[in-house]
Amino acid sequence: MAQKPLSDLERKKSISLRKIPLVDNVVGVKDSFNRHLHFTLIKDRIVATNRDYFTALCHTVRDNLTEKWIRTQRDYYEKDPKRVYYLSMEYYMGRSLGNTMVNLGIEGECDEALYQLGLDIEELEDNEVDAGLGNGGLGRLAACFLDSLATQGYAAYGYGIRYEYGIFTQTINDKGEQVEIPDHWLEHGNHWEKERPEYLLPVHFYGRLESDDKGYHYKWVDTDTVFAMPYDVPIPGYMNNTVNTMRLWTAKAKKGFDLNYFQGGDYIGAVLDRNNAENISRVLYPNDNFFVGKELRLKQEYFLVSATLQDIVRRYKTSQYGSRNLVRTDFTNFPDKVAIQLNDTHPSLAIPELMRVFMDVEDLSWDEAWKIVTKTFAYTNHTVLPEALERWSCNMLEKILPRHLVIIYEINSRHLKNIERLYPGDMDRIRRMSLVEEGYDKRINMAHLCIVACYAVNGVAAIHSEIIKDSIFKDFYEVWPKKFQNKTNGVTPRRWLLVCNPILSDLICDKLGEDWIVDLSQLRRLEPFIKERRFTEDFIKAKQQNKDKLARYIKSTYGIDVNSSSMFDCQFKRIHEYKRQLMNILYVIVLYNRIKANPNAEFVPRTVLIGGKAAPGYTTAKEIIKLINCVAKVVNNDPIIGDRLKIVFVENYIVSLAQKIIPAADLSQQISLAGTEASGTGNMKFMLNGALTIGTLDGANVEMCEEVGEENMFIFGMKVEDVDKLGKIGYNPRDYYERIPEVKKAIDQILKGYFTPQEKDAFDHLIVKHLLDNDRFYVLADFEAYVEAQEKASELFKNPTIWYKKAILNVAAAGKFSSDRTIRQYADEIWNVKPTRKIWSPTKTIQK
Ligand code: D6G
Repeated sequence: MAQKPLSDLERKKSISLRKIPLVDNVVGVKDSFNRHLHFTLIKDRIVATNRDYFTALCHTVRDNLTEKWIRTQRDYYEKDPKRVYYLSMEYYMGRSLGNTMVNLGIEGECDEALYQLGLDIEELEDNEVDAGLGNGGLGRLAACFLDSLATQGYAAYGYGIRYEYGIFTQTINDKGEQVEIPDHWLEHGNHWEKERPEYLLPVHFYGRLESDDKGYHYKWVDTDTVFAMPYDVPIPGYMNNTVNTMRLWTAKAKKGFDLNYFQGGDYIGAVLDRNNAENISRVLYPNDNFFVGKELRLKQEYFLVSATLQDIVRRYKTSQYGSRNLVRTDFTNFPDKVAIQLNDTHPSLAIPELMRVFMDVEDLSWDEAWKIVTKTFAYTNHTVLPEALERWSCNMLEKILPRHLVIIYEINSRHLKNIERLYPGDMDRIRRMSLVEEGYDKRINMAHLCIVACYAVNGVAAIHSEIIKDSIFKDFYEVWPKKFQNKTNGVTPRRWLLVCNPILSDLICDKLGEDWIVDLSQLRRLEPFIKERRFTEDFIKAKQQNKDKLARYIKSTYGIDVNSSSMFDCQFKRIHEYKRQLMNILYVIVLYNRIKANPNAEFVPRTVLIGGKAAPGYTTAKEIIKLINCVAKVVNNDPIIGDRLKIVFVENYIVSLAQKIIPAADLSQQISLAGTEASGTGNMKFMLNGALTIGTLDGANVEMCEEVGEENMFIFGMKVEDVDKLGKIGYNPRDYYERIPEVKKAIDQILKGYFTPQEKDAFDHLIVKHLLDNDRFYVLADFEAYVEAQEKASELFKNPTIWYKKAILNVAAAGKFSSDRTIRQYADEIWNVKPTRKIWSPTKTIQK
């Protein structure tokens, strides 16, 4: 049969993707590695350093990925599905090499190839600097979501900012205090990103408005313009030939120079001024759960939103639905092609920005624009802490984004008319529900803006989603009950089990096969194996190997000997009063005093590992770090204590360090005050790696407890209702201090300088102001219950077989906490999208 001639497009495709050297076998990997060492790095084996080898390996792995990336993006253009856009000011990606090799299924080949070349892959991987473009849970969630979106074949994009400086590096000085060092993570280049200077987009600030006098259309003129340049980062799905894009924007000064400068003769000034514009993407704000209303941060948020929406509208216009008649694009189908998820209110200026684009650029009416906008955006709330809620000053908005403020006022006026219609005369409700908070410094409540404009609002764990309906958003829930949803957070099982814990992963694969990697609910099938002695023994061995490895790391990094048969008791998260690291360290002092008082009594040995960064301006959190370090110094050097109790503050907790610590944990501390931690995701990672949790009924701990059963956790403390009650009755922490002798003793020691002989008043502010006078997060009220739960944990640890059986049950019950499940729920219940690409299955072949 005669062959059909190829179309132009088909010919182009077959030329561009033909004869690409394969990097999926040992020989191919070696070839590519040597080629990159030679041609990309211009080095040979005589002069090459470990970093050069690392770089050559990254390029080799990238070669494998490139074709899949191009094909995936082409597939999206051809199939033109509804696309998901995840907008986030943070992506806490960590390292990419290990994860990429695993997701591409070439880890074994790379390992073998490098071994044959006389190199150790693990050693090379340690050259990778973490991409720390996030603070904590919110940013890491965004990273897990991208992995799950690609793994499940959704046509999705992550949009964010390419900060030149990510989250600071934390060091600890001789006094035990945190010192911040800027994180210049791009110093040696970023091998995963591809800059796209050809896609530069303008972003406007300041200026003034010219009205067309007819209605709602304005011209925004005399603005300062900054350019947004995209860097594309590949996001490979697990073994499904799918590579999605994370697009990060960098600020670039206007092309060319303002000639006025030169007329004034200030040539140097003109060149230096460019830096100012480029400062927008210079640095990540290092605050977690805390709003800092600074001008630069506002500019960052708008910069992300403006560039991203231009990109989204451009892509929509190329789709078949964005059909154009001569002058206008038809945007009616926009919500059928575009879903935009706002990760907290940080990108919420996207709402007035899309209104502005539709009206002032695309010439739609207010009603037309509003109809589309309100079917496009969905908002995720991440916290109820008042200090974390974004409330931008109207004065600042008026100066920097005058058009947006006018739009927000208009949204508000229409919204309040609606509320007035629903609740005539209820002025208090109208005031409460306004987007504008009146006062000396008038502000816009960005969460209110989101709830009014978004078609879905979700919390991040069941309890949190209930709390927002009952408290901060109650009025809004009464008007729009159907908007409110829950999407319990999750973590990607690729990075947080398969990659970080190969020993346990192998053990699970032996029993269950490989399905669990993309269907974590399969872990339930581990339950019957607790009856198998051999399996329990192997599980214990795996945990022990992970603990030994961490012990070696602690010895080599901090010079501290830890007893790796002791209980590894871990609390790793940002340092924040509501997370109650203070409760943990008070208990450590109690334990210390108990051993000292009774040195010959039986004692279950513990290594208490604590880590996390404090925001540089958060004095109280920094004092907590110092207290932990000062207590550690005394306890660790007390010969009576020996190796029964050790405290290690593990400095600079970052994603790659989490991957070392979590597999080695026995006990996971999740002890926030009930009602304060929206979900937590660290809790899930520890559970998935076989730690038992000591925790309050807060955030996702509640659902972990439902999944695994209360008998397999150490649940303690007040519930949300109890906290409310105690708040109403009136809580006096000094009553607890006076009543509980061990608490009194520990606090008195701190105040008398027992742990800081050189600086006796070091903790007066922390202990008096933030514990005895105003214990905002009820540390002392929960303390006795905490001690009791800790004692149960110690008691159980005396019997490792029972302890580790419970640990296995925790792994088996962790299936719900896969971000694959979370993403499926967002896709089905909020975005209304179906996968475009296939999911991997160990038994089926994958569509290319
Ligand atoms: C990524 C992959 C590349 C693609 C580019 C632009 O860099 O193959 O051409 O994205 O994609 P769009 O912005 O046109 O979707």
